[in-house]
Amino acid sequence: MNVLLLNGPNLNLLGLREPHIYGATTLAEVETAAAETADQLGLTLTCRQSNHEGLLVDWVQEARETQDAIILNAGAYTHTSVALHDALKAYEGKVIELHISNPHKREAFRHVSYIAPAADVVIAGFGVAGYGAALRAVKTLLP
Ligand code: CA2
Repeated sequence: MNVLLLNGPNLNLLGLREPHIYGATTLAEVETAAAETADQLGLTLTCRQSNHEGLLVDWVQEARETQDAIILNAGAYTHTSVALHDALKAYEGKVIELHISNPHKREAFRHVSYIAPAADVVIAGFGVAGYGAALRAVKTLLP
């Protein structure tokens, strides 16, 4: 089973800024830990990060041919991107929406998600442990 882990804008700064919100673990460390968990679960993981909405849309489209599930932390695009919403709606595999923080405990503009209506599972507020939880969710959901 192939799984695509997509991280959106500013998540390349993980561990480098705002550790009180997002923790002290870097994106590279998150991806390494996720790859180890995926190995243990028998999943093949591909990790990508971009600050560019269109590139994230391209990767979701490409995943239609190659990936059984997408784990997506769309960052701030969660709250703005009809384009990502549409791309995910056209994707037939499983979709896990992931947030390190719990957007519902934060500013009102974070309370709306354009990703959630296209997601099978939503994980939020579990810190970077949410990445491992998302992989376990994929393992549970896939036949
Ligand atoms: O909690 C999450 O994972 C978010 O998706 C993170 C986004 C935010 O816009 C969403 O509302 C919730 C922001 C990602 C910014 O990442 C940073 C990491 C370290 C330092 C600064 C930004």
